[in-house]
Amino acid sequence: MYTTELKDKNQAPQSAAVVEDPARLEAFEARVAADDFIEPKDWMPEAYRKTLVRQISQHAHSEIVGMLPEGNWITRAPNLRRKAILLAKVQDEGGHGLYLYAAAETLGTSREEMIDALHSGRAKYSTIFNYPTLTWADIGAIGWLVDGAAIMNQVPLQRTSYGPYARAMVRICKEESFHQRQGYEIMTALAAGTDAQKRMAQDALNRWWWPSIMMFGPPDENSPNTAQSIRWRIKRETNDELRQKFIDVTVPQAEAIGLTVPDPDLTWNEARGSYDYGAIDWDEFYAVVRGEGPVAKERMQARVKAWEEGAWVREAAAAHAAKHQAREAAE
Ligand code: BYC
Repeated sequence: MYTTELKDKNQAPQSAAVVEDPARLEAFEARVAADDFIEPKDWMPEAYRKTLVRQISQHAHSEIVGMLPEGNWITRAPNLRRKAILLAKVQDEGGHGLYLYAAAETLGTSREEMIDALHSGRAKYSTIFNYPTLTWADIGAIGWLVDGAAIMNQVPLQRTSYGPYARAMVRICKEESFHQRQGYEIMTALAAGTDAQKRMAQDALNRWWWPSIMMFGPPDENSPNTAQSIRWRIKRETNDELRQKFIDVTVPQAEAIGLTVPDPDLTWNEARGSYDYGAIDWDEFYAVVRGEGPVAKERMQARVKAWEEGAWVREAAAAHAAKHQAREAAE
């Protein structure tokens, strides 16, 4: 039920579909339909659990890998204020990853299993983080567009049906809205600056626009998971609905600071009360999902290196915790 045509060839084959007890399934579906939160110890169908582990772990990986493109600019931020803000933002993303790994762990999968799936290329993370950050304006564009797209996607997830995921999202959304504003503020300053700064801001918008609107995932007719996830209230809105909302709020923001969205087909549709937009290059999207993004290899090498070099920290933390436990037990 939850296989997709995008399944990686390295991925383990899906186990045979589990036959669920119809009475339990019915009771579960009634709870979801009544907008009850499902909690870790509650009974849930195996397919629901798997879908959640897939989505939450991919989400966690995206937060952690997402630290890399911005982390590259911490040492090159143009002044102390910008550096302090960027440091705090990148640290927030690490925190988001941790809340999400913890939420996924409540479904019976270990942090080690999830990290191993990421490092061995079996797990996905957001396509957006496979593009390079070439100039300081890219840091503005990421905050404005990437965090902006993330908020659009994540606000409905605060009401997702699985309690620990929903609660993690409440906190994450608060921080993401600060991230979006700091990115837009960088773009506003650059767009009002010298000609060279304005060109830099426009160039960043040109490169990040299309990848940002791809973040919402494939169009609804090619989204194998959406229908079931909407039924289980894991997803509250479809990929295309969220993409449209993002475009509708972001285009006026670009106009307000004198930048041009790089889509010649963008037109306001009075009847729909929304923007019509040009064709998205889905071949590019699927290539990036397959791991062929411009800096995909560098991203995973950096992640694995950070994990290996951080082994001593994890070991020291575990030894410290064990010592504390032993002392408490003795007392
Ligand atoms: N990239 O049936 P669909 C952040 C995959 S980070 C890669 O529509 P679904 C931030 C999809 O996984 C925020 N893969 O799937 C951090 C599926 O493959 P599998 C990241 C993608 O799950 C640092 C297949 O395509 N946000 O904010 O119903 C700095 C078919 O898709 C992508 C989240 O992770 C993609 N863009 O819907 C700054 C939000 N899109 O798994 C910022 C949580 C699709 O079947 N996730 N695929 O092999 C979601 O809301 C949903 O999982 C998605 C996809 C909307 C992304």
